[in-house]
Amino acid sequence: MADKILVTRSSMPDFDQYVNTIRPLWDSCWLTNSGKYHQEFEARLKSLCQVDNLCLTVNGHLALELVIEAMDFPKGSEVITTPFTFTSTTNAIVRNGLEPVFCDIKESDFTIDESKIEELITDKTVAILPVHVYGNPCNVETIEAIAVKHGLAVIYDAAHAFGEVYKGRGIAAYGDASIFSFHATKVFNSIEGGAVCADDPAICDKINVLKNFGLEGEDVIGECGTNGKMNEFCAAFGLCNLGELEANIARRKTVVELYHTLLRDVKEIRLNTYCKDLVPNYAYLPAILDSGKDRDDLYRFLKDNDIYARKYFYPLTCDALYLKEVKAYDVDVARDISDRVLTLPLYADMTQDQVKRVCECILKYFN
Ligand code: T4K
Repeated sequence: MADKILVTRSSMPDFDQYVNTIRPLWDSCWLTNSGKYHQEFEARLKSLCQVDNLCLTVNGHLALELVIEAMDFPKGSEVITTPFTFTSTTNAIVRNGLEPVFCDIKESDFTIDESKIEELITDKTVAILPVHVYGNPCNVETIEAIAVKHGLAVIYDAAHAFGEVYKGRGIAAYGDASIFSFHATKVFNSIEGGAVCADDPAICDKINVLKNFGLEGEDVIGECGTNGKMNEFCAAFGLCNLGELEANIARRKTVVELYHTLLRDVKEIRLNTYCKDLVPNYAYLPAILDSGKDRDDLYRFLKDNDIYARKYFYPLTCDALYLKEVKAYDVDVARDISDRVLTLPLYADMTQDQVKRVCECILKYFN
């Protein structure tokens, strides 16, 4: 039996480098609460992302929850967002006491359809929360123009877009704030981890208070905060992995290019492609099946051959059971793509033989 091929596989730093990095922690016994590695990691990320304000969090989800909280929108306000995303995006809105208003996506790149945003704006709208899904950048210029015209905040869920440069600027330069995820399954990981980049330094200051129980110094409990701090083992893992980032992205690119070559004659699927102004990170490789093809059947066929593709992103987040009461939105394109998408295995260490095995299986299925 051949080995299982999973949808992804964590990029690991050099073992000895990591062990040497964490060894001093046995002397200092300083394990968390803004330690030495936390500070170093934050500084390195700030310069890599070309931003002035960045704060680390325990994971990408908390980064999103906290940046929304820090913006202090009135409870019950509406946030225009996409349903074609991981459930974290919508959960973060709802857990802040806000109402998600779902906008459809574009068939071309699966990001929010900016031409449909304005018709969803009401007196209660306070923000637009799009996702650079799979690392495909949203139409940041049009979204900014809409936000300025209507006085709305823009928060990007850039969980998939770490390391990308769009139109010559780091991806986090767009919008009022962006969040990244450094989860084990991402292009770059610190085991678990996340970060907020914000234009306004006060937002990062507030998140730093919120992520530490709301404490403002030893004697003042200022906010009703949570515990969203990254520990030193994760920060050290991230620091070691940062050294591998460029090489890992280059290896992912090779994998993606091989997929495109081997599957070019399969007319029944369309692989994701990147827009020309982007330096991509090759985070995911979604394949969209032709209408009329049964995505779940291909999913099962691959699984029977020990290939674990995933239905990122199905179901749509607007179909979450906890949103039963939310009104029905026109998200026909998102629904159609969600029913036809299969995200293929992709990771930096993926061998040519593994890519060939996945492609041969897909070719066999369609022949
Ligand atoms: N916004 C967006 C748009 C997101 O996609 C996400 C997370 C977030 C926000 C929130 O960020 P975080 O709070 O997670 O930092 C995974 C990830 O858990 C999640 O981070 C990610 N998006 C989502 C798209 O995918 P699952 O439930 O599919 O993961 P799981 O455990 O099935 O793992 C998938 C594959 O990854 C495994 O088959 C093997 C590999 N893997 C997994 C783990 C846990 C590894 O190689 N190493 C590992 O440690 O959610």
